Amino acid sequence: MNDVAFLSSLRSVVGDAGLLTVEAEMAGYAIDWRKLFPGKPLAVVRPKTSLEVAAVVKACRAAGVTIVPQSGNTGMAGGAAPDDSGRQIVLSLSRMNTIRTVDPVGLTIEVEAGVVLAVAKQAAAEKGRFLPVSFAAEGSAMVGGVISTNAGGINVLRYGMTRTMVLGIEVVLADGTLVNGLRRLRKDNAGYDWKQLFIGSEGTLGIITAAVLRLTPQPRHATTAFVAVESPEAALALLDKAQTEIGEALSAFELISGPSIGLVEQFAGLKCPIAHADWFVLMEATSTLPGLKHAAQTLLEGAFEDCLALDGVVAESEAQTRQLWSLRENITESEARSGKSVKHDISVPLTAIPAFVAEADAALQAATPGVKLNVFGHLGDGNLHFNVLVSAEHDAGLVNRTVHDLVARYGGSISAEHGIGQYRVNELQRTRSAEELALMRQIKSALDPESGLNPGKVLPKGGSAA
Ligand code: 2HG
Ligand code: ZN
Repeated sequence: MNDVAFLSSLRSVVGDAGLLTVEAEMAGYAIDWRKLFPGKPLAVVRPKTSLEVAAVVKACRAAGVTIVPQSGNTGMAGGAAPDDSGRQIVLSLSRMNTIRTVDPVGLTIEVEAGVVLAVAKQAAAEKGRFLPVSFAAEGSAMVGGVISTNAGGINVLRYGMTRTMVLGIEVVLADGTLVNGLRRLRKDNAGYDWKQLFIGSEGTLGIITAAVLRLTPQPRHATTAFVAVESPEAALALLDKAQTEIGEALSAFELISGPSIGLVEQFAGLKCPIAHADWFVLMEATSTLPGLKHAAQTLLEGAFEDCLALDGVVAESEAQTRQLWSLRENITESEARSGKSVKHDISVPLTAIPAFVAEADAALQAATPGVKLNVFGHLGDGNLHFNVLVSAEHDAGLVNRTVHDLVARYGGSISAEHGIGQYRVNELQRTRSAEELALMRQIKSALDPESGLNPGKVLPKGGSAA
């Protein structure tokens, strides 16, 4: 089938409004937001329904055109960007943006894949319920991508990764079969829990078109504290203390390095509200019950007495809470404005974080002298964004390998929450065992034998044969 006939078969499924073929109109879909992976899609296809998604997948399969599913395009690893062959389509879920139901008693929300995460959270909040997946890009990220990447964020410590919030999904398989698993059940042990395969598989096994997510009661009280600490060791000791004193109310515990705060001061025009230090902790406790502020103040007083805290502030108002969080939320943007960076989304066993930070810093300075670090992340989850700011003279690949080799030695993961996308395909091959990689290839070839879905993401192109 020639391109004209193929495109007209797509148009007959999604209509004129659902098909973009002009380069200027496709520009926003053709590249990841970090602008690392510029692509050239043959078309951008924007279906309105799951049945249309299924029909598009069938048409692509018949024409031998591969598909790159995309929702908010906020991913960190280039997983939603097409290649530059001109032989792929971007399948954008953005027009599938209906919130189907919010059930405040059953504590569920059913949404289509193109619903923006913040919009889903707002719909839950309007019914007094909480959708706990939270991260800086939630105003653009869409639920389909959030699930396909098993996104993490700031509340994992308390609520777990996105996976733990997913009760059911609807998915279009590589051959165009539509599978409806939109059950709202808390308990469901009937056979294989197949949805887990699609969660976090970055659109390489199927296309998630809708989901039922678990909600929780909306916390009505929140306390946020920003604390300067001497070292990651001190931050870990503070986390231990917070777990003991605040326990299940602790919803976020973020570690931020002094240079990260320097970046947001320089590039986002924000001001650090307490004395400058090498490290900071931003923590939050939430509850449906009152009394948290007192507990946070007591925690902070104790931290000063134990010499764990150097300086600190507990937010006095909603506005101050927002200011404290904006320091954290602006790090990524500020890093992007500062120039080129090599990102690492690593996790190691929690208690190994201080040793890892010290060793990785030393190893990098030995291997690639002069690099600057932008280290921040979700200490409560053992997950750091160990990002390295590089200049032209630095070998980005060497930076990458130096950090990841250490991660492997610590029994960690080279992708804690961002996924593999295309950014980390080679590093996954280097850091997982032959047996694990063979198992991954078996899964890929069982569900997508022709490699029509997001080829070259997660696993190398052409590497799906077991
Ligand atoms: C965050 O924690 C995100 O803010 C982005 O995961 C991390 O920019 C990054 O490397
Ligand atoms: Zn993160």
